[in-house]
Amino acid sequence: MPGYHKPTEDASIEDFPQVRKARDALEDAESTLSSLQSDLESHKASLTKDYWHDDVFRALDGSCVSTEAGEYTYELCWMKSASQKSRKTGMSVGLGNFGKFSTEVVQDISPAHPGKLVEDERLVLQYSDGHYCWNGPNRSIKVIVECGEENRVLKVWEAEICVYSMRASSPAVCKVNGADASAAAKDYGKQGKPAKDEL
Ligand code: MAN
Repeated sequence: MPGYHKPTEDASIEDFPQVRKARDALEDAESTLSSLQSDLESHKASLTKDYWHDDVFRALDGSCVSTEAGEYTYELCWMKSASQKSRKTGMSVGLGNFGKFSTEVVQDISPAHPGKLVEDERLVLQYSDGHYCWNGPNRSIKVIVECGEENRVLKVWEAEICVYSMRASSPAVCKVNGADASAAAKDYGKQGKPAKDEL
């Protein structure tokens, strides 16, 4: 038959260009499918993730703020992780990954009567399982959030070795459903998770 070359005895079907092309197309399709599946999984995880009352931290997820304190720069990435970076060497140490929300009563200056201390219940973002600490627990940081115009780190301290605390401000906690942030934090504390609006 003119134009037809019979494959030699040891040629496999894999050697035909059409077969190779089809296999390449299949591999491409499989890799597209697997990347779409992983996108789907991350969207599903994001939908079920707790972003606190009214999903207020969803927009901030992964965005970061930092401050310099003493010999370190502390970076807070909302809902993700926190780190302590040496200003001298640039070495970065993980202070933990975001784990859960809680609340804490703090004493602060009364906005209405400066000079007077008042108790206020604040939202806390707890980060844990940070880098190993020689002679101490794995690093962790508690981020106490108060209402403020900007997302900002206000203060960082290390109360015990490798146990850090941070005060940060964010507009995200100022108004929740018309109620003030403190009332919302109280609500959160009672229920362990935010009350969802009835549809
Ligand atoms: C580093 C820093 C400190 C910490 C010590 C513990 O110097 O992370 O904050 O107290 O390690 O060894």
